[in-house]
Amino acid sequence: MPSLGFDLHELQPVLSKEAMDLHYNKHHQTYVNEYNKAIDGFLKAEAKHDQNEQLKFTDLIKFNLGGHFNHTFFWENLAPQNKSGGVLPSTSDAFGKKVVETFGGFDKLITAMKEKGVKTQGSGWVWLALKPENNQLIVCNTPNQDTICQKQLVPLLTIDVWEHAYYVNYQNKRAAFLDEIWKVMNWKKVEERFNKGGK
Ligand code: MN3
Repeated sequence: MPSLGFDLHELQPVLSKEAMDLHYNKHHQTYVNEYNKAIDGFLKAEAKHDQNEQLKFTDLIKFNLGGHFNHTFFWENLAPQNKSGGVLPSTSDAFGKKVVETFGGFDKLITAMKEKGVKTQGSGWVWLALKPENNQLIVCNTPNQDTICQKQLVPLLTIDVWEHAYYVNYQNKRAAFLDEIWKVMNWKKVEERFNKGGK
């Protein structure tokens, strides 16, 4: 498990300590545990040269490793409000300029991500990503625990829109969660990812 850059209570009132405890210590930990079990099963089958048996684990590996990757990436782009969470980057720097050029401003980017998140059917993730071939920013989503890397895109920012990400604090109101999450957005990290070419 990755360590968080903040304590579980520090994202309050956007996300309560109880919500973060369940999400990090139960949900995220389960992806890690299930990945470890699946990779162990896969390697044992490989050692026996049993490809039929190996194939039973590939979906589990993809799902649970995706869950681990996505959550790790998500925690990194969150920060408490008293530790610069929610502070928008300057529009005179490269990332800010790109956001203005692409979306018309941070407010429009936030609206686009909220809409994409609300429209995501079932469980999934909404992303701000970089398209490496033309250096363009795009907003998109992925279902379940698919990662954006599978679309050949470089992730910059993600938001978990699985029900478990918001139900404790927002019940069925995903749109309300997608209004509030920006108050704890670690834009410094997002900008840093952009400046590194998304790596
Ligand atoms: Mn989650």
